[in-house]
Amino acid sequence: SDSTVGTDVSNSSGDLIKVGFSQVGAESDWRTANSESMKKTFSEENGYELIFDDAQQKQENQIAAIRNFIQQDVDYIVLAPVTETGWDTVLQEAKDAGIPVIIVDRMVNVSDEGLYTAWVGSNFELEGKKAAAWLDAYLKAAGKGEDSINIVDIQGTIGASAQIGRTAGLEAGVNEHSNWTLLVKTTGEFTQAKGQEVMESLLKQYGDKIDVVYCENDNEAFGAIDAIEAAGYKVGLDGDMIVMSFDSTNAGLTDTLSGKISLNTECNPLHGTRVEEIIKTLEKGETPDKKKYVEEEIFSFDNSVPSVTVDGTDYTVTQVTQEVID
Ligand code: GYE
Repeated sequence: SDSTVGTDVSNSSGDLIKVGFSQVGAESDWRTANSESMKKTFSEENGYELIFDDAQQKQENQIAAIRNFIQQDVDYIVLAPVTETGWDTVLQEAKDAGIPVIIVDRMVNVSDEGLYTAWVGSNFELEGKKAAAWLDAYLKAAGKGEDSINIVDIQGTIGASAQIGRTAGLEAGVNEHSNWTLLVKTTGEFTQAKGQEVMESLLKQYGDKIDVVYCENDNEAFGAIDAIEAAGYKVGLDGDMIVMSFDSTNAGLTDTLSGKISLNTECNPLHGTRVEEIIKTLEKGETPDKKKYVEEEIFSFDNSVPSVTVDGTDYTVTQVTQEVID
C-alpha cells in the first residue's frame, strides 16, 4: 500500500534526502506504473529530492547516470538494472564514494554481494513456474492433457532477470511434459511493437501449428494478439491460440477479462514505498533485509483452475472480474 506516502522523513538538518534513480526506460505499461510509483513516493513533500534518469533500455546510459549521481553526491542510489551482468565496476565506484545502492525490480549478478545494500522485487522464476503449472492444470481440466502442445516463447529483454526467470519457469514446465514442444524462444524486448513484429514472423513460420503463445509481459501480448488476429486466427481458450502473459497491468487484465489473454501472472510495479522503507531503515542506522520478494497473484479468464501448486506451495488463481481491475 501507499500508506507511508506523506510521512516526512527529512533528516535532522532539515535537508531533503537526495535520491538518484536510474530507471530502465519506458518500454511497457509496467514500467510506467513503476516510474509513477517512484516519483510519487520520492517527492519533495515527502522529504526527498529525486533525480530521475531514464536510460532508454541501455546499460551504458545507466552506468553514466550512476557516475553522475556519484558526482552530485546523492545520499542514495537506486538502480533498476536493465540486465543482470556488467555492474561490478560502477557499483564499486559508488561503494568507494560511500553511497548506498539499492537495487529494485530486476537483480544484479555481481561478484561481491557487498556491492549493493539491498534488493526488492519479484520472484520471476516463480512467476514462470506458476504460469506453466496453470497451463498443465488447464489442459488437463479441458481434457487435453495428452495432446501435443506447441508453445512459442516471446521473451523479454535478454539478460534481464524478468526474462531469465520467466523463460526458466516455462522451460522447467516443458521439461516435465514429453507432449509439450517449445518451438522457439525469441525476444520481444518487452515492447508491444516488437511483440507484434516477432509474432508476425512466427505466424509465417509456424502458422496454426502454434497452440500457446507465452508472452513475457503484457505489452508483448498486446502486440502478439494484434498479429494473431490480423492473420485471421482467434485468441483464447476456445480459439486457435492461447495467449499467456505477465504483469497484470490494467490493460492486461482488461484483455484477460475479455478472454484474449487466458492467464495473466501478476508482477507488482509499486516499488516506491518498498524502496522508501529500505531508506528509512538505513536512516535509522539499521540493516534492511538484503533481498525481499513481493507477493503476487495469478489471474485467469475462466475458473477451470482454482489453484496451482509450485514446489509444494499452493497459489490461488483468481478469475478476473471488472472489480479486480478497478
Ligand atoms: O514485467 C515488463 C517490464 O522488470 C518486472 O520489465 C520488470 C519487467 C516487466 O518491461 O513489463
